[in-house]
Amino acid sequence: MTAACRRAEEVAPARGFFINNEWRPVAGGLTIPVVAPAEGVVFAEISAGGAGEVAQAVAAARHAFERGEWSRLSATERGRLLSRLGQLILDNFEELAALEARDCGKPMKTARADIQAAARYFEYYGGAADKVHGEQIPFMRGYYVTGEREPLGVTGHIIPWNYPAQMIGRTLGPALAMGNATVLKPAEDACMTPLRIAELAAEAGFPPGAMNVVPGFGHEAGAALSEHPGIDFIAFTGSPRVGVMIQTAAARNHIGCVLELGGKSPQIVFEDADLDAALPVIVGAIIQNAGQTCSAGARVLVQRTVWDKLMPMIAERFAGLRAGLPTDDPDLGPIISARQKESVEGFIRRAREEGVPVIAEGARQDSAPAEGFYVAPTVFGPVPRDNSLALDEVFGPVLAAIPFDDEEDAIELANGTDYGLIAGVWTRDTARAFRVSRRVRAGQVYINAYGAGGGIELPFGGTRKSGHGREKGFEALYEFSALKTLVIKHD
Ligand code: TXE
Repeated sequence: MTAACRRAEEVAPARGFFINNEWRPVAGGLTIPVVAPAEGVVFAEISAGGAGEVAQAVAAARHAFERGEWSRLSATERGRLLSRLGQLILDNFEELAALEARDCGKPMKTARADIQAAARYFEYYGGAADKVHGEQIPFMRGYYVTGEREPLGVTGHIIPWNYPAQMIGRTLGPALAMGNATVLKPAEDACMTPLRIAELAAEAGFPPGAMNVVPGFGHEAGAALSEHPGIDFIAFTGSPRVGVMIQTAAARNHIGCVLELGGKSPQIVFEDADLDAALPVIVGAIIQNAGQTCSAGARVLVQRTVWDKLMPMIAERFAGLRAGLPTDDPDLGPIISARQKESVEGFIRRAREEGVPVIAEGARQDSAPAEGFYVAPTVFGPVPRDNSLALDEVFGPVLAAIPFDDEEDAIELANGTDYGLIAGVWTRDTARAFRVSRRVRAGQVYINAYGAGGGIELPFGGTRKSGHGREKGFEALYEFSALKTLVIKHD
């Protein structure tokens, strides 16, 4: 699909792999074209890494870890370097935001928010690095016992294309804070900002080998990293299909993994909800990043008694949405690639063929070039509960609206998919809000709000097909470290 894309006048050449704080040249000249999804043009190339480059990166990380330049640096010093990287990201703010916007097709305001978040991750984990305390454990007389957290070693990280800048902060921030040396395989569809941020890490003073980045295809560089016997842990964000492969590879290497695999998250609207407050949040949670968000509010579950009131409100909002080029700051941009656009449109086409009613179809595309990968945001409803739209992740701006009768029915419906990432509950009844939030299967539940993944401080992760383990917040520091029990006999 990239073959069909026109080349921009200037195409930034591939720079290779970022290993040991330097660019290593492109082995055999293998490159991947980088397409700007809003324009449908190739604007850069990246190197396509394979097993050889991954092996070099793992060796560099291992060396850095064993030598202790990073792992045995004082936690305060590590924290200082992470904070310095956060500051350097802010110092290069507009450049990074423009790069993220072009690479992902995001509206500039979204790209700016993402770069802010990337900086904030490094700042947060920089500040947290020296605040992970051990504990003293009461034991038999004559013994002094402590539990302390130590790094795992070399950690592998595979991230997707939907939030590359945020994702590097989210996954590498806590791993580095705990003293691990890291190898990152960003997504072939969008990895320009992670490569630039690795360069900034070197500028901040990170020792060689602490942060290595190997771009490449998933089935090559990604598979090589996840299967490499030299890694001690792997963190993956992406599809459930690949998540299974990662977990299998981790099992073969007898190491742990954290998986974040997306969702089909519900927003549950009860009849006593403040509909005016809920409306922009419901719409925002599915059009954010053109629906390409793991925690997108992809299902709106509406109590039957307010269905006729809320649905026209949502339809009106959708009709007024604007899609377009990042620089026009539209409500939403394109889908990341021709392949993903086809996948999203496939969901829309099948639902129409199956006779699922369309409530609204939106987005004027005034400034959207025909070559861009734009999809009309669509609301379907009432969606039958066994329809694919009610059960499967679309990963596009497609909202499935489903009516429910009462509280019990709402909970059953909310828990009726294989996923369990986040949920929103809209009601003025505090007791009901608590009852429902306790029974909804999700890693995060919002009451009269919806965070689409929430802030950096909030532990985040799912269950079953949404993955397992927790990222973000302090919790991630535990994920990327191991507890060592130290037993001292003193008399
Ligand atoms: O994901 P992949 P894709 C979901 C979403 C989307 C679907 C497909 O539903 O429509 O997945 O997207 C690397 N070994 N999410 O195909 O393939 C790949 O290079 C090791 C949800 O883009 O899982 C990239 O770096 N790695 C999600 C990363 O995995 C492999 C975000 C994700 O790509 C690999 C993205 C392999 N064999 C998609 N194959 C979320 N949770 O936010 C691929 N990769």
